[in-house]
Amino acid sequence: MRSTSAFALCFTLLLALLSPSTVVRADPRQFAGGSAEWQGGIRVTLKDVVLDVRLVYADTVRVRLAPANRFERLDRSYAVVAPRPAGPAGAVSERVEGDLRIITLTGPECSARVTVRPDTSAVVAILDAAGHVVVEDDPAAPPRVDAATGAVDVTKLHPRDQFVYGFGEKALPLDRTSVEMVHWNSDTPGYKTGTDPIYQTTPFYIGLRRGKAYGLFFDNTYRSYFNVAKRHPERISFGAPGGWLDQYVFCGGAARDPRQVIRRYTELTGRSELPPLWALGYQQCRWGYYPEKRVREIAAKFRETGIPCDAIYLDIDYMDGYRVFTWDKSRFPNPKQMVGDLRRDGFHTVVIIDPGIKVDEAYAAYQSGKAGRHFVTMPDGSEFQGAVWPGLCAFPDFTSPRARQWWGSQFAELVDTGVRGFWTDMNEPSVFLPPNFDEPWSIQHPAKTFPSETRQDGDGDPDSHARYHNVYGQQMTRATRDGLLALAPDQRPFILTRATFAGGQRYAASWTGDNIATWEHLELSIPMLLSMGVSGQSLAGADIGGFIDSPTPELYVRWLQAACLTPIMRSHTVAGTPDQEPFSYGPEYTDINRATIELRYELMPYLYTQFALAEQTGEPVMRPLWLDTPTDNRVLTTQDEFLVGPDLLVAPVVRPGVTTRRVVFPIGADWINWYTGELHRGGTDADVAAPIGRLPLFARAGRAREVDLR
Ligand code: MIG
Repeated sequence: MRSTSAFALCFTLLLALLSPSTVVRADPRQFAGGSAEWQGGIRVTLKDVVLDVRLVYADTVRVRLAPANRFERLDRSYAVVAPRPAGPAGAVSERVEGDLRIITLTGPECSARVTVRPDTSAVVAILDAAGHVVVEDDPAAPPRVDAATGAVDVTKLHPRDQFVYGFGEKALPLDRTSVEMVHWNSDTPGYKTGTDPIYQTTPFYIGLRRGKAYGLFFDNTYRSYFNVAKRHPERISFGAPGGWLDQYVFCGGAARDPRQVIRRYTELTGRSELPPLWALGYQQCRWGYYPEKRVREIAAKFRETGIPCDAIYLDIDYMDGYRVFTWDKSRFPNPKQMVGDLRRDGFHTVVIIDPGIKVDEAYAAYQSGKAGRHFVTMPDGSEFQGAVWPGLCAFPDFTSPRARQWWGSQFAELVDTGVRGFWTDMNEPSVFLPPNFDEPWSIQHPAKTFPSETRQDGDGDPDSHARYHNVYGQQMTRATRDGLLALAPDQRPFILTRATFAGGQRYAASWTGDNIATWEHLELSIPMLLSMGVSGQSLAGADIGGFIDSPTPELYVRWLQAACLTPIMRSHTVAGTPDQEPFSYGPEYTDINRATIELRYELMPYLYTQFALAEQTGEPVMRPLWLDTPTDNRVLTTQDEFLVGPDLLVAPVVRPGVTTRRVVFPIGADWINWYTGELHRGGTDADVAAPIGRLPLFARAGRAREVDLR
């Protein structure tokens, strides 16, 4: 506990000058079972933990609960951008009400009210500029942390008419109420609606009630849980087995606007950069494009059929025995020649990169990784090894700055070969179960990743994998991006990752992993991508046509249409399936698919502009209807339509055998049918023609919205 210092005194004087009407005290206040002090924020000592409440922005409050000597550790966030925002100083006042001490921190656009109770527990309420409660702790269940283990549990009140969105990539409906979820990045091939967790972790949600929003970010990398009104219809509980409590509440400015919530969340955790133009084009992938002749055939077929395409992917088969940073020279004798030829023909080559480094003393990456001690270790300091595609592998510790540097330098040859796009897979991290594994199989078996006790550097805060598991993929993309920028500083790299963590949008785009070629999965892809968008992970796509199994021609056509205006437009399928390119389904479907892809290219100037704006604001390009019209009750759970930027409304067909569909037109604008010119009034619904060749699309009538770049 800090006593009154010259600094605090100066600060107090300054604050007193700035807000002359506020009572400001600098001396620690003693009370039964604790004490409180404030320096532009509130710090209350309660037995063995300290509650710290301060402003991050005018409309954003950070609340921490941890032992005093742990606050520094909490500041080492993998989600929050460096340097941390300083935040405005709030004005603090205190009053006593019976046996309660009520301390209030008032900021420009929100305030926080801490109520300390005689049992030395404390609850926090966040209030908006008008003094209305934004979100508050359950008075019956004050936040708890275990000072020793860092385990934390929090319960918020949840009004029954509140909708909850966000949490990034989850295979769940758009409205995340009535679910319990955990965050533990998992390789979950063939996941279904309700499978949880899957590949990514974003412990951030947006609450929306009667048109007013707030956001809450739980900055914790452990295996956290969120119970959203499932156990109790009027509570949201969350917590983790470690990491203490570090929590941000975003009030959305004075207007409580959900867009402002996202702007602030992405100001704190970073924004997706404008991708290279080519990465916004159509991308063609499959597991099995080899040898070189086959790749050239695919490229030629695109040009022959006149279907636009900017990228061709190589899956794991391009490597020599799955050794990353190598080529199988029997399949690809001259990669530089091939990549260069493809480039001249308008294609970028994107290659897959897995984290596992084959244990092979004759393999350069293993030799240098081992010599530099860049791999994850067992508690006794020996190298952790696990089996993935190449056989037994060692795994880079991406939470070590030295290892990241080393990893980044491994890309030199690929960059020299002309490769500018990288597809980072298996980075949950994923490990194969041993061949004679006799426990019942489950999609998220704990043995499918590193043992929890393996050790990682944590950027100088060494700890177990249990703490750093969820940032493994995120830090892999960081290392990859930094390496690429060092090797080719004048080019924006394109990285597509399967696993990531909150803040990972700064480093890479992502895709939704191993989906299935079914109509249900097509339908599910929309709420998934929308949720990622409102959670900052906006540069995302789902495998078009489905990864596992094969789509019917109709399903492929509809999927291509539905994905036509999603951020990343990429077809992909697993090894051994029939051809799954836009020209694989006969001349009639080829014509339809060409028109679909041409539509994206026709709209590219608009799309590119929207991604450039998104880089400034963090607002997603692919957006749920409620984001712009949160007071339109008809659209709060709409998850089969979306907006692209503010001015295009997309209503894809996600059901088989259908040639019309119902479209809900949000309030606030009229909408013009892209094909017929018919005008639909905002606030109405209509059955709209959707013949097999057509993606229902509508443009906002009238002047383009002025863009406010705060
Ligand atoms: O164990 O590289 O999600 O897109 O084609 C499977 C092969 C490994 C999983 C990825 C998928 C990719 C596949 N990979």
